[in-house]
Amino acid sequence: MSLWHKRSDMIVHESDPYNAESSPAVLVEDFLTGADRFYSRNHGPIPDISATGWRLSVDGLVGSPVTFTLAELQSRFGHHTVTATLQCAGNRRADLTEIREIPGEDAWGPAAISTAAWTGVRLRDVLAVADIPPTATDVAFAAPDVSQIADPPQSYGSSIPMHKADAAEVLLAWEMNGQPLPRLHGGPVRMVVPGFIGARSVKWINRITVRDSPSDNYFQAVAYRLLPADADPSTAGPGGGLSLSTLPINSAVLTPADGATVPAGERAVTGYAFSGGGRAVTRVEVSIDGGNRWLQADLDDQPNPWAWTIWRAVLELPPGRIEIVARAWDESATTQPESPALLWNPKGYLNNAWPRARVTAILPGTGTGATDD
Ligand SMILES: Nc1nc2c(c(=O)[nH]1)N[C@H]1C(S)=C(S)[C@@H](COP(=O)(O)O)O[C@H]1N2
Ligand SMILES: [Mo]
Repeated sequence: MSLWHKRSDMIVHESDPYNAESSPAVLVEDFLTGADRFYSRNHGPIPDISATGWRLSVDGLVGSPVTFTLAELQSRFGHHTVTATLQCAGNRRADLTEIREIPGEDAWGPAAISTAAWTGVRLRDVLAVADIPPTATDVAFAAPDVSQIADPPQSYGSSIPMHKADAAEVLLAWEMNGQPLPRLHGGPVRMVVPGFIGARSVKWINRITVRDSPSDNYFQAVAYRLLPADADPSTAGPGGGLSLSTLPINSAVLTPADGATVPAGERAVTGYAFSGGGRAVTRVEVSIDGGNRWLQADLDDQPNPWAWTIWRAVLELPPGRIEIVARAWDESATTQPESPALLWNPKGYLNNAWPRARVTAILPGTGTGATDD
């Protein structure tokens, strides 16, 4: 165990603020991701808020502004558990930085994504008591962590459209996998907005503001927007590019690891696949010939479409250097693009190009995969 009770084999991109993902092989061990390996993405110092000291205010375009303690939240509204995957918009950025550098952003591998069972109350139930007028279009979330990354420095915030705020899967959660929500992951209470980029699942939430426009917080209006490839992010102002919300279909090959040397012959290959918007994963295919021929992978049970599926295939690996590629499909019959070069954007968001694991398969006893003899 190391920082924040995480496993010592976490890949730590930054320790202050803590930004880390698990090693790929560890991520795929379990369907639910344990708190000791769940990725964490932070933009400022981690607040320390007691369960009894926590308050939530609901204000803005509401008929009756209201403030809750945790005990009030828990006693006034029905409790719900949603198993949902959180994925950072920067997941798999490393494949984009290989194409062209992305200054100021961490080169996340494929594990800036994790799945938990979240327990809390529905946002829509909380909003209902505050009396929302028909003119409301967006619901903004604010937190106390002040980020120096923001320009100007400000506390973290974001917003979601009203139709999403009204959806049954969106929670104010105080439990993760049956345990009190760890401080690092937003305890005492965080938003969980399934199917949207992780940035909208605001941790340590202390204020909900009903609005008739999206939040003007830096992390909604400036960051987490998809800029055109040739845009300069240092001069892009509020409202530039596309606001990110629903995640596209994505997948990763987690074992064998990229760069691994493995025995030639029959080899188990595993990974995850996930799509946003509540679209179930319908198919995952793997190829070792650059996508000419595809083998259908087996999908583990996906209990609901807000959670990922773990997929498995057995490949016959000939000796030599092999590139294992995968592509997932979702229920809108959409699949992943082949090349990250087509997706490159100045902040490195939403890479969902085919994942690739480059492995060397060796014949037992030879210590080499060379086939050029
Ligand atoms: N208050 C606050 N909420 C936040 C963040 C943050 O820095 N501060 N990071 C966001 C981002 S970008 C992601 S991907 C998720 C990460 O949640 P986790 O650390 O529990 O994995 O939290 C989101 N909520
Ligand atoms: Mo994120």
